[in-house]
This record gives sequence, C-alpha cells and structure tokens, in this order.
Amino acid sequence: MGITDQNHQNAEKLAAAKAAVKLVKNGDIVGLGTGTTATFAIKELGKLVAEGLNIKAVASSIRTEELAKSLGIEILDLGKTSSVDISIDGADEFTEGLDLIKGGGGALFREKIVASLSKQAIIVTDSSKKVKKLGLFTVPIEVIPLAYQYVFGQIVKLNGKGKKRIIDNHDYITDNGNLIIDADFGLINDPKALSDALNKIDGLLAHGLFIGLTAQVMMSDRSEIIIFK
Ligand code: ABF
Repeated sequence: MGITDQNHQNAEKLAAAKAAVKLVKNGDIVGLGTGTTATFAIKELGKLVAEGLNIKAVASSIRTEELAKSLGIEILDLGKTSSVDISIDGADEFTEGLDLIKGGGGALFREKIVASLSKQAIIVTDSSKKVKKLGLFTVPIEVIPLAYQYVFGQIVKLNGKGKKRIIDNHDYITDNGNLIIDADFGLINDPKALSDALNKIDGLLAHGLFIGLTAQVMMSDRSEIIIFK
C-alpha cells in the first residue's frame, strides 16, 4: 500500500472512530478495542474526558489499557465488570450480515469478552474491511500452549490450514500467555457453523469469528459514514 492509500485509509478510520465516539454518553462504561482504528477512538475519547466527559472503561488489551490510562481514562477490572454500555472496536473483515473476523492484532479473546458484555458493540472500520464472504483474512485462534498440537490437528480436521503466529522469529504470545494459530479455511460459507465447531475444541480459548455479537458497523467510505445494523 502506498503512502497516499495509507493516508486515505487512516482518514477513513479516524472518521469512523469519531462517528462512534459521538454515541458515548456521560456516565457510560465503555469497552475499548485494540488496533489502529480503535486507537483513533480512544484518543478521541481521551480528548472528551479532558473536556469533562465522565466515563469509565474496560480495555481489550494491555496496550489499550496503557494508552487509555495515559489519556486520563479510568480503567476498570474487566473480570469484575458485569456490563458494558457501549464498546468500540475494529475488525479485520466484516459482512453486511454483521459477521466478523477479528484478532489480527492478537487481542481476540479479551475483545470477545468485551463485546459479549456490551449492550451495544460498535465496530469501526475503513471501507477496505467489507467483504461478501469472510475468509480472505485468516481466522486467528488463541490456543493454550499445552493444547497446541491437539488444537492444530482439530483445525486440520475442519479443513483448515493452520500456521502458528511468529513475530520476529519468536512465537507470538498473547496478553493471556497463549499462542495464536492463524487458520485458513478458504472463503467461509457458513461462519456460524464454523464458529460452533471451533467452540467445541478443548484447549482452544477463543477464535476470531464474531457472530451475533455486533450491534452495528460504522464504516467510513470517502466522506460518508455507512452504518450496517
Ligand atoms: C482489532 O484490531 C482487531 O480485532 C482487528 O484484528 C484489528 C483491526 O485493526 P486495525 O483497526 O488496525 O485495522 O480491532
């Protein structure tokens, strides 16, 4: 991607993030996502907090928690929070039916907990994330290390091609101390069925198919915000 394309994509991400932040109300508990688009939203929220907006937040990753705290946003313990008013997070792919692939940034497990706790889970994206069918992007799968070989084998049984995520010649380790397998299932005809099948595998902590968790996707396309819900 050229610099101009990247600038254009960032402008779209910022526009979607700004639109979503407008939905946050005084007194809300806000779920903070992870990734570049979510980061735009967190920075916008930080500005509003500095101007007096009164919110508390839960974070979907350690890096998001650190960023939010640095902006003066109060962070609650996710494990002690029973409900989130609104969450704002990004996605790697989405369909008009609001099925998503998330987890390219490695934070899928906490992102899924935050989305599941949310009364209103908002996804913010640029226009490159919309697809007719999920699956060009691989499905990130967080695996408890001692179950790695078992889970890998089960993914193969589901006709997936797994690849352990390696960054800088080292196993990628999630915030929860686990590994990630990026699994290629080809274009996914029935994301719900695949999600259900993956959910049955012992040792698989979470996968990046988010089905039925999203209230709306706010996608920025040039100067327009398009809402899918
Ligand atoms: C998180 O960040 C993800 O679940 C997804 O993997 C990624 C999207 O990244 P970006 O906003 O940087 O495109 O929201």
